[in-house]
Amino acid sequence: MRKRGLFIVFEGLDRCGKTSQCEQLVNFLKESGKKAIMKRYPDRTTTIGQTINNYLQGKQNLSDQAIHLIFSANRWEQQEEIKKILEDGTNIVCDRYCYSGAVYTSAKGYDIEWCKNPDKGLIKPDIVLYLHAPKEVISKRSGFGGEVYEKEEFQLKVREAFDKLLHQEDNVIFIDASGTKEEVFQIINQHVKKSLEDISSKDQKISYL
Ligand code: NYM
Repeated sequence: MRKRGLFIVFEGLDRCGKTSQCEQLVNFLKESGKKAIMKRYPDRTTTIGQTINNYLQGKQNLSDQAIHLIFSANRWEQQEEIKKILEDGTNIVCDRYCYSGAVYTSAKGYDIEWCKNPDKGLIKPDIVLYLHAPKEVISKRSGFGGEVYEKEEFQLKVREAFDKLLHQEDNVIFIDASGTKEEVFQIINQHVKKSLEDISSKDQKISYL
């Protein structure tokens, strides 16, 4: 049987360096002869994703509950595709997933269990790399953009929600993102290498949340 791909998710606050680490990891995996692609959520290219984009840019007003479900729908609409890619033996490096979904809404004051519910049944990542750094390091990195959640006060609430939620999960690695890009990448790489070895020796079934 063909070895399935690994589903690797990066999580963290806005401006924590996730996107460039995802890109570097995909390139590294490909250079090492492995099949790898990058995905990101929200995926703004779909019809559902365009609604999310309008909301984030302040062009469309939606209730907190409605946008929460729309973020989740954006993941659900691509589950079959993700399953096929993994079964084909391609590794997926994904910039944000359901953990962002739960914490950004719970940081607005909603019950975390309510926030997690719409994502139950999604494909479970094999490994979640949570990039965290002290507040000062994050604010120093070139300023937040103009999207709705990119305000320092809100980000602190998100950080608290991330820390709480991710400590309860069994697939999360906490990565100190305060080092240089290269230092952080080396740490990430060690964890990914180990997960790639683990998946070769364990059963190949995809797990679900
Ligand atoms: N976000 C992202 C959510 O609020 N819920 C979700 O389910 C996801 C995946 O969207 N501030 C938020 C986090 C970010 C924003 O993400 C856009 P990015 O990575 O900047 O495109």
